[in-house]
Amino acid sequence: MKVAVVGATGLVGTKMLQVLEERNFPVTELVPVASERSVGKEVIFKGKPYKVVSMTDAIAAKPAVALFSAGGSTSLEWAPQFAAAGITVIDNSSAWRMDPAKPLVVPEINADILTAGDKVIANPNCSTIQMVVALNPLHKKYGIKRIVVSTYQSVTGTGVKAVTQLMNEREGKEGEMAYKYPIDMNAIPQIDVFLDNGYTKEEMKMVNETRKIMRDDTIRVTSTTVRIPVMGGHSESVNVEFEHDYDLDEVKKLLAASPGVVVVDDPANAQYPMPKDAHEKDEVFVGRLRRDESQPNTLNCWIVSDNLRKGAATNAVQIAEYLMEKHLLNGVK
Ligand code: 2RA
Repeated sequence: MKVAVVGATGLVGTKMLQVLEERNFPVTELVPVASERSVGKEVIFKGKPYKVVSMTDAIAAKPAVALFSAGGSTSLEWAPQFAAAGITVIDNSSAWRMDPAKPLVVPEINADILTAGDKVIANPNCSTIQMVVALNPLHKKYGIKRIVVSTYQSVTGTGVKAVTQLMNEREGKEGEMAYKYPIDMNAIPQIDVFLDNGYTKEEMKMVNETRKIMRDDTIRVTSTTVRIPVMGGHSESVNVEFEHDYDLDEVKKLLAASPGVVVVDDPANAQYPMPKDAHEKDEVFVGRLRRDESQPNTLNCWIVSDNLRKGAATNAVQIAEYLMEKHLLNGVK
C-alpha cells in the first residue's frame, strides 16, 4: 500500500515512520511530505531512502492513506484536497477534531464508527487519548459522572524546538525559546493559548474530546494542564467520580484486562507508572489506584503514556490498521 506521511521530518512524523516500520504496516511505497524547504531531502524508511515531495506531488502519487502531522492550518488547507482525491487522511492536528462530521477515534474505544466514506479522520490530542484509554472501561462498568484531571506534560508534546530549549538550558547554552519562560527546573501551567473562559486550549481539548470519543455529553470534565521538564511521556493525576460504587480490586482487574492498558500499582514496592518507563512503549500505564476518601464512588489514579506514540503516532497507525483490516481504504483489498 502507498502511504503518505505529511510532516515527515517533525517529531511526530518521524515517530509515525518508526511505528509504521515496527508494526510492519504493509507500506509498498512511502510518500514523505514536508514543508517546501525540505522538499528534495531524504528520509530513510526500512533502510531505503525516500525523497521528500510537495503536497501537490503527494496527491498526484495517490496514496491510499495519508498520516498528517503538519499543524492545523496545513491540515485545514490540504486534508480536503487529499480527501477529494479519494485519499483517507488521518490527521493529528486539532483542525477537525470537534467537527461533528469528522470521526475522532481511539481504536480501543470507538473505531466501530468508521466507514469507507470517512476521508478525514481526526486523531485526538495526546493528553486526551491516554486518559480515555484508561477510563473508558471504567465508564462502561460504573458510569462516569465527573473527571478532575491535572497533567504533567513532556516537552516533546511541543516539538523539536522545546526539546532543544530544555537541552540548551541544561547545558547552559543560549538558544531559541519554545516557551515564554525557562522550562528546566520549572513547571509552566499553560499549554497552548488561553481562551475567554480562563482555560487553555489544551484544557478544553480534554473536556470536549473526552465527551466526543466516549459518546457521552453528560460526562463533566475539568482540567489543568502543565508543562514540566520531562521527556518520554505525559503523566496525569485523575480524580473520577462514578454513578455507581466500585470495588478497588475489581477496578484493577478490569483495567488489567483492557486493551492497551497496563496496571503498575504496587505501592509497597514503590511501583507506579513513570514517563521514563513509558518512553517508547505503546501502552497506557495506570497506577496509584485508590479511593478518594473525601466523597463516595470516587477514584484517584495516575495515568502515564508516551505522548509521541499512543498519544500521536501509534494511535494514528492503529486507525490505519483498522481501516485496512475492514477494507475501508480506496483501492486496498
Ligand atoms: C502538547 N498536547 O503536549 C500537545 C501535543 N499535541 O503540547
